[in-house]
Amino acid sequence: MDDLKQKYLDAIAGAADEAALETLRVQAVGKKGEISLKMRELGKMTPEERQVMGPALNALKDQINDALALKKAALGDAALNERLKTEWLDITLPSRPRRQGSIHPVSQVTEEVTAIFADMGFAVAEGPQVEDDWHNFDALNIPPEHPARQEHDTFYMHRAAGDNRPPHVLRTHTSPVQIRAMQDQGAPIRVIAPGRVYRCDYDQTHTPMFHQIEGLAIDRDISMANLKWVLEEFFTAFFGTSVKTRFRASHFPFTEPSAEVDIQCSWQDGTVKVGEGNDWLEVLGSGMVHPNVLRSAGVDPDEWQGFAFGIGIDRLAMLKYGIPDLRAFFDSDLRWLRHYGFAALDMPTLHGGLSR
Ligand code: 2NM
Repeated sequence: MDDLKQKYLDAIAGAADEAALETLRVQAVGKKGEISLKMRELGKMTPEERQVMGPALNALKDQINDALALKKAALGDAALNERLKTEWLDITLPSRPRRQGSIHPVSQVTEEVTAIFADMGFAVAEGPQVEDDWHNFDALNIPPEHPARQEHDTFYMHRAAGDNRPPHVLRTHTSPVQIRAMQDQGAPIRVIAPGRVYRCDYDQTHTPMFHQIEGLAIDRDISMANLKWVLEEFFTAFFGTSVKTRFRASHFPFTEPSAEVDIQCSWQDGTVKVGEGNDWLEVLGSGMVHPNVLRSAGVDPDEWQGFAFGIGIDRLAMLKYGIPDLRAFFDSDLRWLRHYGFAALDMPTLHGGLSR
């Protein structure tokens, strides 16, 4: 029995891997292993022999099982150490360089404008970019024969032959959002509607898609005076310097009276500077919302009145950040985006302050 024990303990100690160990286990203590066969012979022994051999075989089996377990653990440790030698990772190395994106000037300015109007109590409203012509035109007091409705300005959605439903269009302004907001919330209401708008127009200063922010304030006694204060407050906050406005009589179907608004500026070496000097720059259209528009949106014009205005976001961005070419805004040229883009932390937050 000592020979048997020494044979297996030596073999286990010399086993090269877990597979060799498993073969040894089967040979020694498996169902038909050498020690199991010896245990079967106990039945043929005399009771005296059995009393000696039984415990001795059990002890031998335990010793071999222990040796197997120890060797298995040792092999596992060795294998792990071997892996750790090759698979180590230097976590002090700097990370691989990764290209970082930037905030598009249109996004930046939209956030800035939104934050300033939020401070004055305007909520943000949104709506679909594909509109029905009622929300885009009729509700805004733009009759079917109005020039703005003709094909050359408006993108009409395709209709299958024989489909005689009224047309859908790509919205030509964000005013339909304000109509929907009035229909949903009624009066009083104070909202701004930023977003993409579409007009079939392309040259140096026009792109078929551009961005607008329209504002709307309806209450019992809102006047043009409130409009003027709100706009001067806005431009002063936006440009970070006191800005005067000049109202010129104008005409829009959806407002009466209507005014085009200029902001104070100066020209130096061919570039504009907002907020000082004796020149004027046209930046926005506005007026008192037409009673027909209020009525269309379910607001009683005998009880409620207010102002509305529309500004081009892209042009505001060009003015504030000195960007020369409108068309480059939508070229997705990475050099342009890196040059004119903003870091995420340049975004205005109400707690971070509005101006920098
Ligand atoms: C402008 C100029 C004047 C305007 C009107 C409305 C609405 F829906 F409330 F009637 N929203 N925006 C408006 C008024 C827009 O953009 C040049």
